[in-house]
Amino acid sequence: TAIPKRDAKMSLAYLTVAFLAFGIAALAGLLQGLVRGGVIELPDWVNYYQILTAHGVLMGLIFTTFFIIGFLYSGISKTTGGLSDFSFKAGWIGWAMMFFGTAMSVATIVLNDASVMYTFYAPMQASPWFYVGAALLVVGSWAAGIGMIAAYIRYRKNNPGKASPLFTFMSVATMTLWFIATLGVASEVLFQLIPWSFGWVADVNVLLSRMLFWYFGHPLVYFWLMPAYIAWYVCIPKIIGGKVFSDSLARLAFILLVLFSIPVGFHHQLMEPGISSSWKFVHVILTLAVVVPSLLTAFSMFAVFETSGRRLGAKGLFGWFTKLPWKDVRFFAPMVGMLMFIPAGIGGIINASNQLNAVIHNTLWVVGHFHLTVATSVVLTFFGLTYWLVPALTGRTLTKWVNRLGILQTLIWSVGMLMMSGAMHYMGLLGAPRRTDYTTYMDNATALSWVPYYKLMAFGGALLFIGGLLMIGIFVYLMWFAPKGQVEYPIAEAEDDATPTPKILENWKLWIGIAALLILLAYGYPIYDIIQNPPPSSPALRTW
Ligand code: HAS
Repeated sequence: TAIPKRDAKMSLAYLTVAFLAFGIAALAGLLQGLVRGGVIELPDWVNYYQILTAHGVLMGLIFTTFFIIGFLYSGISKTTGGLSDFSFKAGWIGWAMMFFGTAMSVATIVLNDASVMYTFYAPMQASPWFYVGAALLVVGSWAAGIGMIAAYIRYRKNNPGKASPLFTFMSVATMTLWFIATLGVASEVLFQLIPWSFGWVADVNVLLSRMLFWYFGHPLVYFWLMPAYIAWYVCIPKIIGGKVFSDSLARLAFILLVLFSIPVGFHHQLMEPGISSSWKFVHVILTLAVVVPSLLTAFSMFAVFETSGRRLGAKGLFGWFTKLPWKDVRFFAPMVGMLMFIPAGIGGIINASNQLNAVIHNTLWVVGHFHLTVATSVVLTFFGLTYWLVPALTGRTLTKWVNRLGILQTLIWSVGMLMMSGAMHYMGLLGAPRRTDYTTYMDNATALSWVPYYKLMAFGGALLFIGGLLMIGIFVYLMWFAPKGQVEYPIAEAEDDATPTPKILENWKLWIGIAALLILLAYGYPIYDIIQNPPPSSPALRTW
């Protein structure tokens, strides 16, 4: 069944804003790489932290959220037979609120009234309208999430006893995680930062605000990752001519992500005072638990590749490798993303270890880590999706030469990222801090020894910019200019002999209950304690 035109249009509206944000963010990224590499200097009317904030907010928060919601809505429409009026309206209301929120926050950044970076840590203070914009963005995403959950409930009502479509189930899991996670940042923004920046209250509990931020900040990274996993579990098997390896395993992995990705925020605060080491230890254990669903995913992907390869006649231990459609960008781009996720994930496990965290925390290593995870594994998957998703929604085709251009785009992006992220990881080990403007610390010898790696980083950044421009060009072409035609929306089916999926996997009351318990266990006392014993007051560092 094709996606109804009105649903397709809505998803395209989300994707368009996503790529607009991506374009501006890519430019900010280029500038910041060149400045940090000592290649250029910024004119007086822009400052380094302003472009750093623009880059982080637009890439990390706007591009991702708009892309994800647009993609999930399209797949829900596809697998549940079209959106109801309610879900459709909720989707548009969400889009409008998110769009206005984004415009508001971006305006404050452009005016240099919010150079607080994407984590907006207090006591750095932005213009209140920056936070109001952020709140609108979050509330808008809730409206969109309600529309998706309504579509799921409607499907289950109309199909009693039947398991929900895997794509829709996974989207609901992703949005459930989002709802629970954003409660943290929404509380921080609504109850702390907005009253404080408007001057209604004099002080802010900095420790509490950071805790609430990371309560949200870690699941945020899984909110980015899970849609990429949806593509890996549900779309890629179809593209390579295979089937879903195990519906139950896929659902289990997503439930584990919902359970374990929230009570882990302290692994971003391992080096911070004000949280006892025993509570940090609890969060580290749970962090190692949240690695498990990713290991399940790795296993499942290998299994899909091998079984599909064998179905196509592959022999021997690794014969399946040659049967994969390497020349098809719909497969190639996400596959490179997957491959890069192996070192990226290893880096994450290193970060999570208390002693090793002491070595890498607040260094460029962390920036290298998140460019390998979100900006490579996730983003290459999103690019890979774009090649079929946009034509499938616009009723156009992916021409052969765009496919070839896409492979080139993937290669440019990957090489650029290997250079940039590689240099960042290495410089982090040498001690180069993150989040500083270009400096040689008065020609300190150690700092001077980093300079060649800064240059490599800047060169990689320039390649990424070229790759980014190419991607935007491809998006515009697929949106408005590619020849009319039919492109399939790839949704893989279960294996013929698959055992039925256990019903317990759709028992949301149970899973949300366990998630709430784990959150209470990991955060209940520390939050109570910090409210009871607030840190000494910190004067605001006004950036506006
Ligand atoms: Fe992270 C910091 C720990 C995953 C993003 N992380 C960050 C920040 C971001 C981020 C943005 O514990 C910086 C925040 C800031 O501004 O301060 N991270 C982890 C751990 C994981 C992890 C344990 N991170 C991610 C993902 C992200 C992301 C995913 C974005 C999407 N991270 C940390 C920690 C910090 C941190 C600390 C704080 C550092 C500090 O001190 O500031 C794990 O989830 C990773 C598990 C992943 C795996 C890999 C599985 C591999 C798969 C691919 C298989 C390949 C196949 C292909 C099948 C175990 C699934 C084969 C094909 C063939 C053809 C051969």
